[in-house]
Amino acid sequence: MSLKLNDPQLYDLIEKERKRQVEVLELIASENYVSDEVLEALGSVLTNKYAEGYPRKRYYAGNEVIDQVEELAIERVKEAFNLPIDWHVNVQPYSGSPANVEAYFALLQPSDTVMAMDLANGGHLTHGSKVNVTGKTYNFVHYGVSEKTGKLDYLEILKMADRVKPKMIVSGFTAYPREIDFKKFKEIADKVGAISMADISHIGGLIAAGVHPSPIPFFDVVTTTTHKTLRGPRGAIIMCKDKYATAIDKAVFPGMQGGPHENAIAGIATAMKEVKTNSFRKYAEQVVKNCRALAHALQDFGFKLVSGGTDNHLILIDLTNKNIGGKDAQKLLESAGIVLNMNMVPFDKRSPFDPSGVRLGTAAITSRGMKEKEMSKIASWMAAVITDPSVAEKVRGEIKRFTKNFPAPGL
Ligand code: DSN
Repeated sequence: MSLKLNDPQLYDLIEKERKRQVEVLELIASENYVSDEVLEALGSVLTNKYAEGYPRKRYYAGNEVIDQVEELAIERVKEAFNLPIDWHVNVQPYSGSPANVEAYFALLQPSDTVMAMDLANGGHLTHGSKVNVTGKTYNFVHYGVSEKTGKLDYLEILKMADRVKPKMIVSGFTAYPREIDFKKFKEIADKVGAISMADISHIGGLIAAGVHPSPIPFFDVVTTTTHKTLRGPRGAIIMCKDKYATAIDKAVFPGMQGGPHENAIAGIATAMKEVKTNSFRKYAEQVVKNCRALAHALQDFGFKLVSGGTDNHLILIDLTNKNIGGKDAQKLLESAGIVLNMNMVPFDKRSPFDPSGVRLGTAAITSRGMKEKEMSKIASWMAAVITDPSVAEKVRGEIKRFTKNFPAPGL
């Protein structure tokens, strides 16, 4: 209660944000609601401690308890992802971007050739975008999706790999709604002698719950954020075969980072305990079921979906036939209490600042207990607002009442 008393200005802002999160339909595919336990760990005294180094090898005194926290997090990641005995875990990356940079720093030399998904086709900035340090440091060559199907074309990826002979192939995606065939990626990497890296940030929770195939144990290195479908705190982990452990650990600290955020690592530990439960497995199954139901309902309202549907937690809508750009759609829907993000679609003719599409996902709304029935309602609200912007305020009121029936974890 001391924030309310001693810094009411900040307290009020946090309360306003809490209210916003309660009253809207949170459809940003990378967001979720953490549990009370994760919030408690994040706000704990662990934030006070510096712990450069690794458990039992710290540079500062006073880390006896911190060591146990970090070891607990590592053990629980191993269990959550069912890691083989010869796999290693680093829980210190501050978030997904540093984790990816650290993996490259550990395993590549500047100017090495790397293959990864193009940003406009659903990759990430750290998959070698020209404006990102990764694109400036390494020679990224990008694959995309097939223009005809909107899906990955593994034959084309193989042909590209044969041509460019990459040192590493990254299979990682932020806006790809379809199942990833990690086995095929690995076959391609093996054919050309490349290191295989998977960035499973978006689908980490689905993989841990067994509702999406896993790149473990056959990939070399796997990165993931911990806050999307995994429903943990902002943070990331790197999992790798033992032979890369020393290089990965050195790249994280002292290569790229200083003191790890042990409160976030504690949040990861408790989130991983949740991930191992039956109820999390059911949650992940429902995320996918909801996403399919939402996709079908949107298609019934004439929305065009990239790749024609979804296999995971996200949907990419190409709004071209609705005569509205992604930027205006994002703004309009937000005014109605429907929160999602504008997004490039493959082969987009518009700019990243006002692309043709929007991306949405079901991870957060499923955490509130919504099911297939609610997905139809959401699609009908979206269609109503896009068709007639004048109904946005009325819809906002309806959504405010509707969300009262679905308490959000941690709020
Ligand atoms: N910003 C994340 C997302 O929304 O997918 C990726 O870093």
